[in-house]
Order: sequence, then C-alpha cells, then structure tokens
Amino acid sequence: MRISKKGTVLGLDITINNTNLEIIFVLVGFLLSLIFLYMSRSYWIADTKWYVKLTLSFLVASFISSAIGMILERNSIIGGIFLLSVFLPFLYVFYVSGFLLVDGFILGMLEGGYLSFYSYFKNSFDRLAMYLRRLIMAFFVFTSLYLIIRAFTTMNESFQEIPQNEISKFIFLIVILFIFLFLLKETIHGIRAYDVFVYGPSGSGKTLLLLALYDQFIAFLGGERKEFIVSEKNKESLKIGNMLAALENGELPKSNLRTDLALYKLSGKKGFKPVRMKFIDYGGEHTKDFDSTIYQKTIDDLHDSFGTETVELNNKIEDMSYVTELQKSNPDNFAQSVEKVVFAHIYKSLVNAGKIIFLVDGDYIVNFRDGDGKHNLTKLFGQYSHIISTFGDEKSYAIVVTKTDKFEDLSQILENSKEAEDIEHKIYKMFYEINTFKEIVNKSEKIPIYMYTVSVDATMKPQIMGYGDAETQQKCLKINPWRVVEIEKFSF
Ligand SMILES: Nc1nc2c(ncn2[C@@H]2O[C@H](COP(=O)(O)OP(=O)(O)OP(=O)(O)O)[C@@H](O)[C@H]2O)c(=O)[nH]1
Ligand SMILES: [Mg+2]
Repeated sequence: MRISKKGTVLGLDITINNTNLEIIFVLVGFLLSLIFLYMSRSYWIADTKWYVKLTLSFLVASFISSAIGMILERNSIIGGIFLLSVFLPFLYVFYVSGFLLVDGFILGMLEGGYLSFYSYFKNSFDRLAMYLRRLIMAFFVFTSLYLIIRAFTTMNESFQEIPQNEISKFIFLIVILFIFLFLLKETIHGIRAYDVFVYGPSGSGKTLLLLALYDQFIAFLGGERKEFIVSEKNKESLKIGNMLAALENGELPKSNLRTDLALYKLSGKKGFKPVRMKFIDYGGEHTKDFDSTIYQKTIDDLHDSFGTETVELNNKIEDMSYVTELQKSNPDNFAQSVEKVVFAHIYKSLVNAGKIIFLVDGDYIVNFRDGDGKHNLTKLFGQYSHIISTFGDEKSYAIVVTKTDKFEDLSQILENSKEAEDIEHKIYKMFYEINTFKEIVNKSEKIPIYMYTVSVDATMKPQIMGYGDAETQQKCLKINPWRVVEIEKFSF
C-alpha cells in the first residue's frame, strides 16, 4: 500500500491517491492554459515567421508525445497529465489559427515519441523528465521572446505608444508562463525505475527474500542472476543454487561471517520492461552514516590502497563486475579494504537506484511491546528517514516488513485478500506510534513511499502464539512466499 499523510489508503498501487495537491496543479495548469491562450489569441496567426511556427509547433508536439511516455510510469503519471492539460489546448489553438506548422509538429511528435519509447523499454524515466524540463525551459524562453517581439511590433505598426492595457496583458502573460514553469517543476518527475536496491540490516531477511524473489524472477520474469561472493569458508554455500538446495534439506542460509561479502543481482523483464534488483549481504560492520563527505574520503582511501584513479572508482564502484575485478586483481588489498569497498558500493547503489527497498525485521514486531522491538524500530526508521533525505525525492521507496508469519497466522489468509491488507494496516498503525516513522510518513507527501508486509513461508505457525519450539520450527522453513509479489509489483 502507498503510505500517505492522511493515513494509509487501501489497495492502491497507483500514485494518484495522496496527490490531491498535484491534481489541483493539473486543474490550475489547464485553466491557466485556457486563459493564456485566450489573452494571447491575437499573436497566434498564420502570418508569422516560419521558424517561429516551426519551433513552437515542434515543442508543443514534443510535449504531447512525451506526456504519453510519462503516463506509462506510475511515478510520472501526474507530470504526463499536467503536460497534456497545458499543451493540448495550445495544439488546438495553433491548429485552428493556422499557426501550426506540420513539419514542426511531425518532428516534435517523433522526438517525443522516441523519448517515450526509449524510456518505456529501458524502464528508466529520469532522462525523459530531464529532457522535458530543458525543453520546457526552452519553450518558456522562446515564447517570452516571441511575446516581447510581438508587443514591439504592435507598437511600431500603430506608430504610437503601447497602450497601458497592452503592457498589463503582456506582464500577465509572462506571469502565467512563470507559473507554468513552477508547476511543471513540481509535477515532472521521472525515476530510473528499472534499478531497485534492497537494503536491510543483518538478520532482517535479505537472503531468504532474495531466494523467494529469485524463484519469481525465474518462473515469471524470464530472469537470471549474477552473484559475486568473497568468503574464505562459505563461498559455495552462499551461492543461490546451493542455498536453495540446502533449504530443501532444512538448512537455513548461513549468516554471513564478518569477512564475507556477497553481492547478488536479479534481472528480468515483464513484457518489454526490464528490471534489476540488487542485494548486498555483508557480515562485517558497515557505516550507517551515508554522507557525501564520508563517501569522498572512502574513495580517496580506496585510491590509496588500490592505486586506481578516484574518477574510475567513483564511476565504477557500483558495478558488480568492477568489484569482482578489484578483488581478483588485488585480493590482499581487497581483504583489507572490504569494509570500505562495501560502503562505497552501497553508497553509490543508493545514489543510482531509482527504487529503494528498506527491509524491517519482523522480529521487531514480535518484540514490539515486550522486548526492545520498538526501540530498535525507532533507530532503524531514523536511519531510513535519513537515507531518504540524503538520496532525494527522484526515487520511490518501499518499507518491507519481513517474517510476517512470525506474528500473524498466514496459513488461511490469501495474499491478495482484504485480510492481508488489514494486516498491513495494523502494522502501519503500530509504526505510527514511532516518531521517526512519522517523519517518513511526512515525507510521503512529496515522495512516493510504499509499505508491504511479506513472508517467505506463509505456512509457518506464528511464534507469538506459542507453537512448539521456535528453533525446530524454523528448520522446516521453505519458500512459500506471501505478498512477495507486491515487491515485484513495486519494482516494475
Ligand atoms: N519465519 C520466518 N523466518 C524468517 C523469514 N525470513 C527470514 N527468516 C529468519 O530470519 C533468519 C535470517 O534471515 P536471512 O534471510 O538469513 O537474513 P539476512 O538479512 O540475509 O541475514 P544476514 O545474512 O545474517 O545479514 C533466517 O535464518 C530465518 O530463520 C520469514 O519470512 N519467516
Ligand atoms: Mg544473508
């Protein structure tokens, strides 16, 4: 479900729900567009220089066909609707007044269409949003210039001073253009939707979730995996295939040792839309202070140990194959600097990801009142909230509570049922007692943030109901995922 400041809203995986403000923006944009066009109607005439008509026809057509691309991605949908509501009236007026130049229109449609097509098939909308912002700036500058020239021409033609009302009209039109610029800046967002990064503390359920998602990627998403493992003792047992086989025999994945580092990447496609999901499992301590100065210092330190250029490190450290190469070319240095490599790799993955998944250990909910669960959650949400502030609002985030089967009996609850959503609500309400979580909710006004409760084995009996010996039970854990598919939906 999407988190919203007004409380959670049920069953909605669409962005429109808590975006009342943005809907108002769209309506205002439409009205202003009509007012603008009405007031400036005398300027849009067929008898204008061809290059002016060409440029403006091109820009308007480009906005309209790019808007279609924006509408295809749920985080950008409002921006797309906004563009249509502002520029369809422009297109209409240009057309009926004979201002529209067909060549410019076709070129614009092709350019915007290409950008939309590219973004959709790459599942990456950040570029589209960036180009659109630039083109909108160009539209703003060009239209303002055109209005100025028109105003002067009118003056010259009539050989008299510009009438006062002409000046006020001109100022009014420029103000409307400014408002367009502001509203567009607020509504046009695009994320690198294909790049998902899963982040969670030790023991939060990363590895089992990876295995559950792996099954899904392979079965339904034409998926494949890539893994990179550095370990003295566990190298074999950390491979996905071996972990799945061991699970069949009742062996749970090993917790990483302090020196173990495992990076996993799942990639797959839904239709034509690609997605890749990265997991990092690291047993040692790693800094939770994701700060750009610490990152810079870490890159400098890595430069000192490996002798590699900082630019290269900075550009490539997020790349799994690059980390593999670093390790192969210099295993001793790598072993000494592994903590730093992991930090830089995570930092860069957070920067580059379009979507970030934060794992919350379901054990904290089991101990919410009687143990230190609430205390730990306060710290954890504080950290996640900080990450959201640091890495910005051009991403979407999901808070995923793992091990739901430990505090709810899921064996009778279908994963897409109303009861399942009720569980999510219940947990949301518990979290809402925590101020650091509320801070995240406050951020959800501007940033799309979702919350899901999942389990990798819905057949397990909840611990808090006191079924048998917890340890013996955990041994029976298999992959019977519950609501893990919500994570997949979030990722596409
Ligand atoms: N009942 C239940 N237990 C789970 C679930 N997911 C994880 N666990 C338990 O939590 C333990 C830790 O899960 P992992 O997936 O290994 O967690 P991790 O984040 O990879 O942990 P480290 O590798 O130690 O950092 C597992 O050994 C399971 O006992 C779940 O969905 N249900
Ligand atoms: Mg693990």
